[in-house]
Amino acid sequence: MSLFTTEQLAQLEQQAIELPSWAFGNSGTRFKVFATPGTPRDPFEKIADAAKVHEYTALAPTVALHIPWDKVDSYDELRSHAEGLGVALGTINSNTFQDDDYKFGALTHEDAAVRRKAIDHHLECIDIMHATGSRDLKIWLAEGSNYPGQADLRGRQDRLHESLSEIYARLGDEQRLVLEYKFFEPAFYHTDVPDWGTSYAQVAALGDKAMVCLDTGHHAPGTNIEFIVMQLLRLGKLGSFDFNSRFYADDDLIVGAADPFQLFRIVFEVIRGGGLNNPDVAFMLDQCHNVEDKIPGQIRSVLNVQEMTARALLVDGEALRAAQRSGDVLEANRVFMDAFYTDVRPALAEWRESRGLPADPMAAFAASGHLAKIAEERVGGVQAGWGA
Ligand code: LRH
Ligand code: MN
Ligand code: MN
Repeated sequence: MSLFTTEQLAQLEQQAIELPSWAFGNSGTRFKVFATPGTPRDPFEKIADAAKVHEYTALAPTVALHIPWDKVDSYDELRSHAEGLGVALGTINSNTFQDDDYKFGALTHEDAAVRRKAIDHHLECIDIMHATGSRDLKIWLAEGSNYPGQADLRGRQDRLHESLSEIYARLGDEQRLVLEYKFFEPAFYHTDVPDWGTSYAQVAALGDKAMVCLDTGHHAPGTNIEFIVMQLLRLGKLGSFDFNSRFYADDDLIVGAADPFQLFRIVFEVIRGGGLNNPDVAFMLDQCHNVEDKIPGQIRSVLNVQEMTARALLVDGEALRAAQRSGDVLEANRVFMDAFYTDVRPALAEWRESRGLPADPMAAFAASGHLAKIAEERVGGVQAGWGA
């Protein structure tokens, strides 16, 4: 236990990571979706699965919904279901990417009738947020063009501002809008919100309740993501993270799997910028589990974030600043790397046990037989997937 100070343990104890409901549905590539036995058949079962992750880790008290994937008749009922299982409903994600009308855009579309439909969808999401008790409306737009000359880039940016302004005006006092950027896909030539600068420019024009969402998988290879984290925190505009990891494009793999060091560097800047356990910065996962089991996939993910947070908290800030100030490059790097290379797993296991949690949540969940139980119970019906 001596590895961490009381203050560091208090930080770790407060950590909260929001799970995406869609991580529990079947997902895949455009080549094949492999179905997993026991996959949830509706939003109620997705929330039950998310609650299991929280039960084993105490790290995931909220679940994000995606509308219309998680559309239900009664959001009051969904909310009490979640609360009964010890979790709360979190961010509401809008979806304007699976409707024929949006082929050439939604909030940016040339046709006012299509824009109206897309804006109304967001207003409906805000109504849902009132019922679910959610604070954040997360907007990711699949809008853009494939060929130079296809679209009026400037006009689309202006229409985006107009549409977002109408959505923003409907937010309640305690609600926020977070605008997610992504550099390409599904559009391959231009994307209307491709980078943090565009997202920042759009949300800054709206007001204080609009922030940027940074999805770690949405950058060109080689991008220094922690620098963006630093800058957005510095500007007071980092509203949320979508954590995942990638080798090639928007792979949506388990956070910390592809590049644990990058996750460490990101969390270090979060801590440095006052973003850790700061209610203004939501830590969310945005992942898919195409070939691995979903509940343990999510348990592994939140543990990865916890482990890298623990390591980043171990950076000796005073020694680092002293080395930076004196221009001691190698010493500064040593201090930084010492923390990264510290194996925090035994200390975290011991600490978990001291709080009545399983020392090894992955092993405890596997031993519980829960996956076999849900595989048996959840036969029949249509399994929910990414998009259902
Ligand atoms: C887009 C994205 C966005 C969507 C989610 C399913 O690539 O990251 O956050 O809502 O995937
Ligand atoms: Mn995302
Ligand atoms: Mn994505």
